Amino acid sequence: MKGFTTKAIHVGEEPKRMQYGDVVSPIHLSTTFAKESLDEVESGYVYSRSANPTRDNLEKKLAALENAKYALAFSSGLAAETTILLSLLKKGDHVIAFDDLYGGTKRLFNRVMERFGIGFTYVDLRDLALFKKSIMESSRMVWIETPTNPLMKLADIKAISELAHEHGLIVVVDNTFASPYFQQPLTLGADIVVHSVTKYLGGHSDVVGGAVMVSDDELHEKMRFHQNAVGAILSPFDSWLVMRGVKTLAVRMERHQYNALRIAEYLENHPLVDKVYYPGLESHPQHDLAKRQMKGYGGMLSFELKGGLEEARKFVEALEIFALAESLGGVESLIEIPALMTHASVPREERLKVGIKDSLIRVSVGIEDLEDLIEDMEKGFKNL
Ligand code: P1T
Repeated sequence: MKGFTTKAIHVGEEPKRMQYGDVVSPIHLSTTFAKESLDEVESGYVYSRSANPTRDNLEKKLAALENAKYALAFSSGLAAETTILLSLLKKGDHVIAFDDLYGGTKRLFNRVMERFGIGFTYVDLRDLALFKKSIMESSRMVWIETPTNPLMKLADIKAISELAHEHGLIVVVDNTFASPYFQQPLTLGADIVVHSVTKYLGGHSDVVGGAVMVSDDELHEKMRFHQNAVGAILSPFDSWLVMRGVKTLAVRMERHQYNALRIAEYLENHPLVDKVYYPGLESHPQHDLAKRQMKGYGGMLSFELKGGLEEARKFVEALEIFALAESLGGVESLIEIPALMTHASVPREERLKVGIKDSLIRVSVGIEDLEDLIEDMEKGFKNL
């Protein structure tokens, strides 16, 4: 087995297999594939929703990065999540989910899946005893984000997987924030990994996509069937863009983390900042767990200014390099206020219960020059 970056660059790109020896695999746009005779209509590629050579190449690459046997690529992270839920659960089943999740994931659970009779309980999964207490007769799955969006809480993937498996639960980890470069949940015992490919895997804010990685044959079979039967697939062009993005994942993640750690330290020492959430800081209450289960801490952080929403607004609106925008994981730095943007679909009462204050600011630290990013933040502080 080769190293992470060698796999990221070479898997799915096989010049010897190409007609002209291309070192970059081409984009197969064809929606359908002609056969020599009726004897062959069921063999090889048939129709691009079911399977497409470019998407296949991407799926091979993505599987390799998570040390998974299989990967499936979808048209968005939420489409990938939908496939996991619809293909593996049925009416009456119950899911235990981390109480801090991307707002759109909670919206999918509460406003779509609940209509089909799937129940959700939100639990602070930092606490194993609480997790154990929340397991019911009908529980089938535990849904983890770690680090969480936006509060950077961590769940112990190994400990939760062991307990979950004793009760026959499927363990799903949304690994979007860490990326497979810094964390590989399947090797820690999880059953399924899901990604918003839109973020670090794509890496350049130009593709909306999702992926599921899995090694179990039966789980894979069920989700592969749904990928075709429901049809929320990633297009060949988007698949190719993600293949291109993934090749530089390792170097991007190193730089995201270099900048993020220094910005987290800068913010932590700033007199106008109340609290910084970044797992790489010694002050993070789960820093030891981060060191144990992650190879690095990533490029996402959030913080609270002294004051309230008005101060947060003044801060983010004064910045010039950090774009005021949702999403994350691209080379460019982004900043946002979860209560007004990414988590606006979560009721305020629920947000406050998990710790998302109105004044919380979330930062996706890009790979620009650190000095420029800090100088930009100075502008925010000067505007207060
Ligand atoms: O946007 P989409 O590709 O459908 O992915 C959804 C999703 C899933 N999981 C996590 C952890 C996410 O952060 C997201 C999308 N998040 C944002 C758009 C955001 O700004 O947080």
